[in-house]
Amino acid sequence: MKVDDLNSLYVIGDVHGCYYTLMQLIDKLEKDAMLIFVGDLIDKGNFSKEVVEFVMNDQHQCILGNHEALMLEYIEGVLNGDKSPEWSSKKYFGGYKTIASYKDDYKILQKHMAWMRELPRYIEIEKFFITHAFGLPYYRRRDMSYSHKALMSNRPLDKQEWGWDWEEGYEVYDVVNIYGHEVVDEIDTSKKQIGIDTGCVYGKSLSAIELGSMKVVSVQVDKRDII
Ligand SMILES: [Mn+2]
Repeated sequence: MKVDDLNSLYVIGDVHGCYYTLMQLIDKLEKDAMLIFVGDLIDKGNFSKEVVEFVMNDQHQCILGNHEALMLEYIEGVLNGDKSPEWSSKKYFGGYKTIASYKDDYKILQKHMAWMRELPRYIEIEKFFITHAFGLPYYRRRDMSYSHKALMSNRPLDKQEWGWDWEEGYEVYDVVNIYGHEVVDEIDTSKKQIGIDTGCVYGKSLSAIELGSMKVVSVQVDKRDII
């Protein structure tokens, strides 16, 4: 992806249905700010439909998160009769909140699912490699379909589950990986791997990082999103 100016270009962490929080964060950014979402717009919070509708209608960039992938997999699977509805029934996925936000709005749900199916696994802008999960150890294989799941699920501390096929020497790649998926207490912009999910849906905050200056803008969660 080519952009003229990294200033007022922001990458935003996992929103998880926290619509009011997202609106408050955007209020703190420049009016013409360009936004890239790392995915996981949905699940757990109260307003998944509203968040997707906003990102889609305003034509912001968005990466496919594991929660969007789960929603597609389960809804398609249930309709085809080959899946149990785990995503919508297991509490930890938070999918039941997403289903509730769509209520009987099947038309909008279909429109959103069609949009989700086209979301990219990563976005590259200059030296920035933007992914949902920790993508740096899969950078050389980012276009291989077998890396898709890792780009949505890999975690820095999750060596056992995912780390078995990390690329050697990824630490010195000339790339800065910005990702969500794993909640961090603080955003450390001095690293080549920068986690920006500050856990709004867990009662913490939602953050955006500006690629020009690496400044971070955060807002505390709006309680209406999670109560
Ligand atoms: Mn995730």
